[in-house]
Amino acid sequence: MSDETQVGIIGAGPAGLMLSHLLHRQGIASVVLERRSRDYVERRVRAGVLEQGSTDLLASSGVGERMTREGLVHDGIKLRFAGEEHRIDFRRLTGRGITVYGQQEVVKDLINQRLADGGEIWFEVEATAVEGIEDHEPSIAYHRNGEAATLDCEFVAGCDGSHGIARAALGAESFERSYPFSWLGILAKTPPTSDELIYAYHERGFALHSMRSPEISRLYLQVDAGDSMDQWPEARIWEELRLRLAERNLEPGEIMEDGITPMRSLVTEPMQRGRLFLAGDAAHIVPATGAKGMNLALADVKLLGEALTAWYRSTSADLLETYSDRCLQRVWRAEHFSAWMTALLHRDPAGDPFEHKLQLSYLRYVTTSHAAATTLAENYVGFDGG
Ligand code: RFL
Ligand code: PHB
Repeated sequence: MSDETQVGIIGAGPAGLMLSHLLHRQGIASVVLERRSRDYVERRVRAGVLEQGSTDLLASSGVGERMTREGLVHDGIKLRFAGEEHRIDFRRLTGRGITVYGQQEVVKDLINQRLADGGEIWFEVEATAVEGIEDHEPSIAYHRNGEAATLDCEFVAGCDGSHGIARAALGAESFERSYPFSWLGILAKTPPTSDELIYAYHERGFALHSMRSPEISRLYLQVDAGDSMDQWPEARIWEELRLRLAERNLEPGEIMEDGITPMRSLVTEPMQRGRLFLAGDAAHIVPATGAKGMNLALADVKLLGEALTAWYRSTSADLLETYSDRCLQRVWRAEHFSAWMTALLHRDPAGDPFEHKLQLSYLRYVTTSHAAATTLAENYVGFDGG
């Protein structure tokens, strides 16, 4: 194992892996440190929706072959509430669609490509500190099999997600919001009952029907913030899904994965200090309702990859200096959209009847007004600032 590299990357999620891949294509060396095992990282079930910008990045950088073959292209979503169903036609409203392709598939494709290219991904290595970021000699302290060691770098990319160490090492201000509910998600062996995602607002709470393939569904339920899986036996999950989604044809199938995720919004500003740059969930978290997290992570590292390439080619620091500002424009738009979608579709646990009526009115507006539907559609498919 080397003890120095050009770019030290903490975290082998979509952000860290894609950055390492993009740098390699420009002849820039990197090492990725990942505290979990390869198996764990490849099995971790998370996001599923890719915006056009993300699919373009995967394809143009040579890791989109399986996504192009297996990804499901969707031209819209369905909204269900008060016994009604309405379709938001993204293609007609914006000219663009989305691709449903699991985050763990993106991660597998990137790991395979990095390893085939001789890339260094150190699994089961935990970064413990980032030092020297202000004096141009950054390093990452890490633990491997209980032994402490240091990796000297020219730059450090903190791609270590929402529970990593890089955000604290950067020490910037965070803007944050929590929500009084969580999402219970399952991956199940049952055919999707719809060819498009169904977002449902119901008096008992939000539900989402997504998918991974013609045989596998990905389903979510709004649950109370403090709920644990013990309170949700399988029979209760299926009953609640059928009721909230108004989907009698949804057949219970083997649950391959389950878990409860809190809803949270957070932005760290700025996303850089000295030689340390944050990307993805390390810098910002969105509630999953807008399907933005993985897309923001990929958009950040596209910019960071370009900025580092410009620095190594011509020692121009212009793109590095403006990295955070350029990312944050997209990030705050996605933060607003995600908070807005969350407020639109989740049942207020306090059960305020006035709020319920307002939500129904807004849902009717979004599904009947061309302007309002376009607002939803252009944000969902990814608004790049025009
Ligand atoms: P990740 O994927 O969390 O990767 C960070 C990696 O860093 C490692 N790590 C460390 N390694 C070494 N040393 C340390 N000290 C370390 N600390 C942490 C971790 O083990 C991990 O491997 O962050 P990244 O790359 O920024 O990617 C972000 C996305 O994972 C996230 O935004 C999305 O999953 C969010 N999200 C969704 N995003 C979408 O774009 N579309 C969706 O449809 C969508 N749905 C979702 C989601 C997230 C969900 N959950 C479970 C949080 C649905 C759910 C339920
Ligand atoms: C998913 O397929 O996992 C998914 C889809 C849409 C979301 C969140 C998650 O808003």
